[in-house]
Amino acid sequence: MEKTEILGILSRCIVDGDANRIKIYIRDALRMQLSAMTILNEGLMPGMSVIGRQFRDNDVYVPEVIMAAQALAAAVKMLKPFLVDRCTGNRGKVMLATVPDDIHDLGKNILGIMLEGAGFSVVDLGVDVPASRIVKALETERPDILGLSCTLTITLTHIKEIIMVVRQAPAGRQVKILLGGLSVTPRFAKSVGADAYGIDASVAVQKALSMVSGSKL
Ligand code: B12
Repeated sequence: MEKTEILGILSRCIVDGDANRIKIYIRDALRMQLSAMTILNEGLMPGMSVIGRQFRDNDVYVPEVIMAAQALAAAVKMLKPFLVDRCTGNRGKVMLATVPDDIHDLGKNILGIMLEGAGFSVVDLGVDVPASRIVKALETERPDILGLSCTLTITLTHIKEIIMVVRQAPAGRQVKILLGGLSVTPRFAKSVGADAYGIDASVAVQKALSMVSGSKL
């Protein structure tokens, strides 16, 4: 089978929400020596874009999107050991959270896996996380970086509030803030005083590495 063919099939499995079939083809793709990043970026993500467009146009509804999300999660679980680079050791601690009123977490979860692969320890607070819980967790966990994920446009306002509350808390003054998710733009990240923005998980890992090494972002 050709590389483009298997990537197309993987994309189709996402659109069909077929978590069983996708496992078979992920295994095949890995056997064909395709890298986990190629599988993710050129097979799985295009499938999510298709389902996203269909969802926007009301051609599919929430149940189909949930099935696509489950297929993506199953595929990412299998790719996890291959999404790590060779480095080990502790680069620092990252705390991740999806903002209040937002339950999208697939992107955040992929980022968490890739950060662990790059040598960070990751504390994931989950989805729909209020500022108060973030501040409490900052006190106990003392991470180097706080990564906030925001997918919905209407929940962007929460980021502003969270950053304000975090910066007022003693445990939050020094933490570096990294923003990402579909609705966040570089301009927005700058306007709310975030330290960095990551358009995707690979870029975000590079930004996180720069943050802990103190180099220019
Ligand atoms: C899957 C999905 C769902 C699933 C979520 C399942 C889950 N566990 O996450 C379900 C069905 C639950 C869902 C629900 C809803 N959804 Co939805 N959903 C999607 C869909 C199809 C894909 C999102 C996704 O997971 N993409 C794949 C991941 C891997 O990509 P990603 O999230 O962008 O993450 C990457 C980067 O953004 C970045 N990143 C992500 N997080 C972070 C964090 C940091 C710190 C950094 C640095 C980087 C980073 O790295 C990731 C990997 O590279 C999108 C369509 C689309 N085009 O994206 C709509 C979409 C996001 N949903 C949308 C909407 C409107 C909804 C609902 C309101 C629908 C409804 N009427 O109920 C609800 C909202 C529920 C809620 N309160 O949150 C809209 C949002 C519109 C907007 N701009 O606000 C979209 C765009 C669909 C559309 N075209 O209309 N959804």
